[in-house]
Amino acid sequence: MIMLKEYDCWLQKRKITAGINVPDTVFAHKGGEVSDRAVKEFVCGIDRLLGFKPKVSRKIAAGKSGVFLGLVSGMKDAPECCGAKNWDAKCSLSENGFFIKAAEKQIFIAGKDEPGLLYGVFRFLSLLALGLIKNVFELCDSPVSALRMINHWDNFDGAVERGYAGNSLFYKNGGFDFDRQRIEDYARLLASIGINRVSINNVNVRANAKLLITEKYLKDAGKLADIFRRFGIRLLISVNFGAPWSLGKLPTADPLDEKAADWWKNRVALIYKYIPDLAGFLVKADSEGEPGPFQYNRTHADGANMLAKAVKPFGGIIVWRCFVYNCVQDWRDKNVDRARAAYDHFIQQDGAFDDNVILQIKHGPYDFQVREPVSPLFGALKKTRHVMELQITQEYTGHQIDLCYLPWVWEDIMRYDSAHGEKSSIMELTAKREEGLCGIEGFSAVVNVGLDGNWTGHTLAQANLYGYGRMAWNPAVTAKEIAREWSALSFGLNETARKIENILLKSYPAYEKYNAPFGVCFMVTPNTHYGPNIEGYEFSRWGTYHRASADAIGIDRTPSGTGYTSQYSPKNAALFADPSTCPENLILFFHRLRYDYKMKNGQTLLQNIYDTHFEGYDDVAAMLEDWKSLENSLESEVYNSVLSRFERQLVNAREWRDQINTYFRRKTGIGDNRGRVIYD
Ligand code: GCV
Repeated sequence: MIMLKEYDCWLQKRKITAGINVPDTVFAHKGGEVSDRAVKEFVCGIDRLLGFKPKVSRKIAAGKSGVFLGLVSGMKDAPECCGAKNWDAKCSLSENGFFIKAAEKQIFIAGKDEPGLLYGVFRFLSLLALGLIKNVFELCDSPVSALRMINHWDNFDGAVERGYAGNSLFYKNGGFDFDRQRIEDYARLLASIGINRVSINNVNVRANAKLLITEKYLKDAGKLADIFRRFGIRLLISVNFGAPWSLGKLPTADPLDEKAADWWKNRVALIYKYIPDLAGFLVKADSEGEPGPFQYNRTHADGANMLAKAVKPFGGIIVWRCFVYNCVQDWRDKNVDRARAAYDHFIQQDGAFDDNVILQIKHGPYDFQVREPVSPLFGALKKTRHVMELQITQEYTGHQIDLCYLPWVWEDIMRYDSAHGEKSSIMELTAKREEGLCGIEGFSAVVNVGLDGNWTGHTLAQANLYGYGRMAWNPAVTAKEIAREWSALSFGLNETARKIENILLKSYPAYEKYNAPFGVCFMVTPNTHYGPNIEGYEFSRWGTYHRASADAIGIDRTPSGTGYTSQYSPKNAALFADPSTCPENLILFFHRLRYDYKMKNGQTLLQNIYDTHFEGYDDVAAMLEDWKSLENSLESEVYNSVLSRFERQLVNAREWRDQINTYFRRKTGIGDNRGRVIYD
């Protein structure tokens, strides 16, 4: 029987047989608080995996057997024998990088900096648990992306916008209210997967949350920062662009108004008194009702740069979101295409932003749909720093009721080639930062955690958080590798973990099949975003239409339609504009097609819609059976909680299957050519 302490996620206490002799003494100079945490984690980690606590010696005893933990620059005291001293040069480690070296009686873990040491320790422990460290072992690793951010959409009342795992870890009843131990455990989990930035409040900064940047609340924010800091994590605060007006009672928040700019400078100075290492601000401006520079006929560069100047003396950054679109659209108007918005607004401003502004761009042009093309801004922006925004919380992907293993689709995103010159896939653009070119500096993701005992509601949704950290560190890591690692770290090196890995890998394709077909998007229930409502967004203001008629469906986004395809590099514009070369999983995103359009498998579009929806449901039924086969291998609490979610998922998949199939049959009058049941 496999015991899983869900709270511990992938850092389980589970005895393993080590493939290496771990000496019983750790040698480490007294360091800063992050280094000291690394030493502590090493000792606890060995205890949870091997059942003994190595003793810590602050005096490095050369020539001895032992575990040597420190900074690369400090390894000069370590024994000569393993050549550890030359490793910095050999690995060319970058910020937060580390090396691990194991030789017979010695283990070295050295960080380029203190967080690097902590990451090295966590990686060593994972590799040990995975049975991948043998007696002679070497690994140099540096994060490909510099910024590995988590965004919380937590509100002061304790609710989490688009949260499916309980209330906020940080707030309750209109202000801060947190359990220090819980926050420490959270920070530890995040550090163990390489996260180095956390924004602590919702980007919709409303009601009392506007007061977060006042003395009343900054004290508590500072306490939160103190906990995260020990794990190498710096905080960001989401701010309301209208604050000079709404909080400061100035007549305007115009970014070019000196008084408004001064108001921010003073406010920033106050904030940094409480959080001296604040990473900066996250800003949602001119978006879904949030105030922004457009209100004053100013550009987004004007707005972002004004804030950037205020935080610059403190080493701060402004993370400025590109989720800017017209959310009061008239569905009758076919000239406005929401998908165009981010590119249209921001490409003209490329190069106009200060050097401490970082644009945060959602991975697709819409809004975290199950399948969207990658935003045309990636690869096209040449002179502006930027990161990609992903969503770990399952807003459109099943609310952590349905299993939907997201690294599956992130892998596609990372491998997408923007075709803007050489080395232009997302993962290559991320690596370009290293070469001093303007690439993607990292990732940001809306997190899926809350106060639930297992953090993520669905226990298997922990894999999405783990996977985000691993991919943000290195976008080249595959979904399969992550699924294997996470399953084994959580459930042990055994057959059950392999089965769980396979269930994870089936889950995204299944979800995609029973959801909106072929990239058409937004057939989901308005507001809640769970379950089908095929025309729910069809006549609304949000700009998300599929325009299904009796003959055809989808939006023509080619040059003969909205022209969205032309936002891509010439190569990709041509690829997407031609239905015969457009990837079929996105064909309805880019094209309006007749239902009798022949797909590559020789079947019509309509028949493909039916087939995928029948298959999607069957796949969920199969996953449920796979899960049931684990009943005797898993302790009942975990088994039953996941079982009940699979049962609910099956109900949801059935609803999607039948509503979609019935809708299209009613529209077309054509049934399934295999005679399966489609309700009238
Ligand atoms: C925080 C979508 C979500 C909103 C979210 C918004 C955003 O529209 O439904 O809940 O608001 O994205 O990313 O800002």
